[in-house]
Amino acid sequence: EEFKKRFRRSGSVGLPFFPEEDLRSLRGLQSQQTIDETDEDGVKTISVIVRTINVNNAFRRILGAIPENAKIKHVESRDPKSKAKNEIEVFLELEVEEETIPIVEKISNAGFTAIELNRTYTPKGALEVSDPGSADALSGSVWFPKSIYDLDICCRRVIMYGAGLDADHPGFKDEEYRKRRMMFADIALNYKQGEPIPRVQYTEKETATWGVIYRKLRELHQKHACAEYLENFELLEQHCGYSDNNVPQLEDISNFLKMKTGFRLRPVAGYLSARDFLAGLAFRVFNCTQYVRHHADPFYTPEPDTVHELMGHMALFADPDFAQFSQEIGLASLGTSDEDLSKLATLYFFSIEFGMCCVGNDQKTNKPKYKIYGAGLLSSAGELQHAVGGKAEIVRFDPDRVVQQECLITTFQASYFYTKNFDEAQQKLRTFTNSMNRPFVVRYNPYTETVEVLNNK
Ligand code: HBI
Ligand code: NLE
Ligand code: FE
Repeated sequence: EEFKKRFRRSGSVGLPFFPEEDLRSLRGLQSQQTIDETDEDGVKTISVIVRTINVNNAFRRILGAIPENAKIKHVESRDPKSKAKNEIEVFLELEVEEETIPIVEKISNAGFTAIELNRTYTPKGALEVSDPGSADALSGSVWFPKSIYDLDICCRRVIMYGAGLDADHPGFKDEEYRKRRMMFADIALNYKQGEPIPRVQYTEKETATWGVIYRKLRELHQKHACAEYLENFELLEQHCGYSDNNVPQLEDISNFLKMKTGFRLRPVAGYLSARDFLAGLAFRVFNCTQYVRHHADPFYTPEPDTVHELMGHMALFADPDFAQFSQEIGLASLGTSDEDLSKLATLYFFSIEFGMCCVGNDQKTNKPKYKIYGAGLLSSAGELQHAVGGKAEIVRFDPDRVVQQECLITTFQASYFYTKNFDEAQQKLRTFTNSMNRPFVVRYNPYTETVEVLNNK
């Protein structure tokens, strides 16, 4: 609750190892949009539930009780909780301009039960912004982004992940590195959907770190990465400036992916909650870190960094089926219960981040042979070698089993999970997302880049 309140007022975020004063000095935090109900010009959207006994044109009488200067944006009759009572229930979204009209009172005064659910405020000329702290009007679930522009809200909520990490982080004591990270945080927190992603002039040190990792990983990939990954990686080398002496620019990759699969990137300041991270995928947006890991530990970092994103994730986003599949996961996550979300995130983690395929047995030793598609392994030479080194536990990807597994974010995983191939992993996750139940349906509209919510409560 406290976090929500602070976020609303100042856009305060937690970042690993940044002191509070540094955070506040970021321009982005001061210019954070707040939902200020006292502004004069703008539109308020109010959602209300109205109930009454179902006699004599009750529906029509409810509509008649709505003040004239309120515009009806959405109206829906619903099954009441108790059928025995012979009630009807109407769900309304009303838009009110300028002055505050006591809508709920007016409807109540006309003799109905009226309950306000949610209220959003759109300043004049601004894109609609919903309050991320409140319940969602249409779905009755937690708030989630409806428009690609809503990602400007949820994708700034960077979280710290795991007490103790801060002091352990190899960059913790490196003043220069911390300063650099502030610069990257500044870009990400000021970024608005639709803008080009600022290009970064990487330092010699950063480029050298990238190079060391690039050469090592490319060697390991030839032997251990799955075919889909290797094919698409070549495209990144051809079109996006991938090489061992250049850190590719997010803007170039984003433009390439946009053409290839409709995916695009937005810069993010650090680790996002699973909910916020998966929500981006619903809009074919991948939240992508832009900073390079600290040079002290090139082959493993607990935090996602640009090496993880670019060497681990990007290649598969160039594959149309994978892009489609990722968006489905994103859509399934929107407004879902905490319990289902946590399962979905775990399945995502042990497939997209750490998944492997079993491609048959070795002719000589008759041991199973694995190929990797998980981004967290493809970006970490240390963990990749551990995973294929023969000592790691590798078990079959069975969703009921996988959801029991703990996701470790600061150490190597205790177990890895394999499917027959990449397709089978997608199928298994689909079976899971189809089994999730939400009291509403979401549909993506690619023309308006919005999610439509169909309530079937
Ligand atoms: N946040 N910035 C960022 N990058 C990720 O790859 C990422 C994340 N948050 C969660 C996450 N990945 C997943 O592993 C799942 O928890 C969904
Ligand atoms: N451990 C990974 C790496 O070193 O590249 C990053 C994981 C991010 C979830
Ligand atoms: Fe990742």
